[in-house]
Amino acid sequence: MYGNLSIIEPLTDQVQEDPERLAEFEAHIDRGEKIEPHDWMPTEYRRQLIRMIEQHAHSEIIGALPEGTWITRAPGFKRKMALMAKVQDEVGHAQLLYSAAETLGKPREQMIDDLISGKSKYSNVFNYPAYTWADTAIIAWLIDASAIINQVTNSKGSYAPYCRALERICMEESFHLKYGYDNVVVLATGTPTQRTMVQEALNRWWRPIMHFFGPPDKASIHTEKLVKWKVKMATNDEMRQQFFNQYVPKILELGLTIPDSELRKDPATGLWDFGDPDWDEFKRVINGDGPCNKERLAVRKTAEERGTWVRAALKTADQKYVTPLA
Ligand code: BYC
Repeated sequence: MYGNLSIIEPLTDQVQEDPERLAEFEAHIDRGEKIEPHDWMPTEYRRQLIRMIEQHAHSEIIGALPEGTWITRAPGFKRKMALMAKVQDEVGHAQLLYSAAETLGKPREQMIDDLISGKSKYSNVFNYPAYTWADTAIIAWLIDASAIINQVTNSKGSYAPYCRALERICMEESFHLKYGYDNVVVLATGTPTQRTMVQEALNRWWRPIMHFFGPPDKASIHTEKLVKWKVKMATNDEMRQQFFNQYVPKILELGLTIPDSELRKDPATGLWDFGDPDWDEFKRVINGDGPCNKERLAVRKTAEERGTWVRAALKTADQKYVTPLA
């Protein structure tokens, strides 16, 4: 069913494709047409998609943790309800994305194993702690904003199941963004203590948010290929620039300070210059050495272990009660 797929092959392997088929595939993509799971695709396209969609799914399920720890401590019943709904949405996004990745042939169990063993990556930002309620507000506003920029752009891409998942996810994310903005506004226009709290949270998250869009284009190993095949519809730097354009004015409007003295827009090019966000820290964090990497994976591992009996029960129920379609 999955044609030329061999998911165990490392990504660096070169697979010799039939040049005619490859040209036909690329012409299809150049015309802006979508690829469905049953269509022929180059092995490298399939492997890149599995890598990216799987990492995205892991980011959603791990991303539920920093905010999730605040459900019991949310200030007031309404905020608790809203945060609970948001965290539940994030887990739902993971479900959609794991399903999209499964259409490419990698079983969900293997994806979860690769997450827990540290083989698969997930977004750098979720390896940082949410110290205060203000951290959750900044996550919901600015990390969801960053995610929307990435996902709205890539939802116009070439692989149809990923695009469909992204469209649905973006609708929910735009609600999260409004919820996050509302929380930030309350703090930024509140007491001096609240203003300090939200400023400190912004200071903590700014660098990780810069990293969220990925390394600079000149250091990105996958961008060229992914842009060519319309998996990524913009480069890492282009998306980071879009974030500056949209969100720097909104942050300043609230009287908050951006913790980068070098950030400024070049009037000639319209591009933002920014200080070095410490790319060494980015590398350390995505390779397992961030402040919370171990804790996040340990929580996920425990959840998997505790859920074993549920999955076993569901499997038995499936075999017992579901009659295969004729
Ligand atoms: N974090 O060649 P590059 C959410 C890795 S969750 C970690 O530029 P690419 C939310 C990259 O994987 C939404 N790793 O890669 C949830 C590669 O390593 P490998 C999260 C990163 O793929 C809960 C290496 O660095 N969004 O919104 O062309 C609550 C070289 O990079 C990161 C997504 O997952 C990073 N930030 O571009 C609230 C979007 N950046 O695989 C909110 C989907 C790079 O060779 N992903 N790396 O070992 C993408 O759009 C792209 O994969 C990226 C990177 C733009 C992130």
